[in-house]
Amino acid sequence: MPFIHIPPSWQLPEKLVTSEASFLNRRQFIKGLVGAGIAGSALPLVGCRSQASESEAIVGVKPIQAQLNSAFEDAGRPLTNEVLAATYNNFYEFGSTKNIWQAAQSLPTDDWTIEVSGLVRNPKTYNMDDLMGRFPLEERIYRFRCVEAWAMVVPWLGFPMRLLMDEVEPTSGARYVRFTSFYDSQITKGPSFPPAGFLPWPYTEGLTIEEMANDLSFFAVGIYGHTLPKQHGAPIRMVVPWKYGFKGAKSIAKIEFIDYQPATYWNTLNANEYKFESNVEPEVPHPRWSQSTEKLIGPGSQFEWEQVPTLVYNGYGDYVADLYA
Ligand SMILES: Nc1nc2c(c(=O)[nH]1)N[C@H]1C(S)=C(S)[C@@H](COP(=O)(O)O)O[C@H]1N2
Ligand SMILES: [Mo]
Repeated sequence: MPFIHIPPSWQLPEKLVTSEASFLNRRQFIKGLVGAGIAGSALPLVGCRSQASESEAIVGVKPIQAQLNSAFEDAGRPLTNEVLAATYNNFYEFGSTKNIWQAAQSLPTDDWTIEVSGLVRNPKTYNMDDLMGRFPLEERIYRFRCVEAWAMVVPWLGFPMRLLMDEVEPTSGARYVRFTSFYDSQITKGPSFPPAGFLPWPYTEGLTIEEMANDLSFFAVGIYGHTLPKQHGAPIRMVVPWKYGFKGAKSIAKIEFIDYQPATYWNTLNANEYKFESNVEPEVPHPRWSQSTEKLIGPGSQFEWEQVPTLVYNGYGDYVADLYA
């Protein structure tokens, strides 16, 4: 029983100003529930926080040997503290607070498989040993920018998405790719509000074929020198650093090559706030907050941070601007 202590808890601020989820508990939504006759059980969001030590929050990981890619050895900003990155997460399958690292430990990652299917010449189902042995693993230090206007800098370990594409060979009809995260309603219970039936599970994300083939697009199987802790999206997640963080689906179970733009989780919930493309664009405000600056979390806690300007394409324009010309 690793987590038997009872952490101190208190109520979260009524509404975090820049929360992706906060529109979910607005009056409008509650009115909808009243209509459906189930509002009586709706409670305000209550969260608990606990102090995490390194040994508590970063568990079940194994070291990974990988070459640092010299093109991505300097993000121009300090690396985020590892424990901080592992204890300030978004993973709605386990709740809508930043403090889900503990709940995420129930994600079952043994015997993981990833099905790659759709418009490809060589459909395949991989297990993690397959994947990690098949492609040379490298380390890349990327800036990371959540649409909620906080940012980090993290060292990912993994391989370019392009290598997987080369193997499965998308056909000429493949124009988009849908990525589907692990979902099991008994395990990934989601936030306590709104009820699971109101959320478009499983979590899905999408890219165009050209975006997936871009040099930056990466499958991460590790972070900070070891495999991914569950809260970061073990055992494999997407990393697309010129887009807002929600585009990087965690704990990928299925990858499908398709000929239409797929519906995605946040875009389905609120298309006005979360566009399919969602590149980092400082000049384009989120309907509920500005995107012109961001808070760089750390060094020591989420309450110590530096306000820095947001960079166009999160500073990766040299790699991706051509995609949108
Ligand atoms: N399956 C899944 N993937 C997800 C999310 C999620 O809730 N579920 N949250 C996204 C959001 S909003 C962000 S900012 C990043 C957070 O990644 P991190 O917790 O590893 O920093 O994961 C993204 N991928
Ligand atoms: Mo996010």
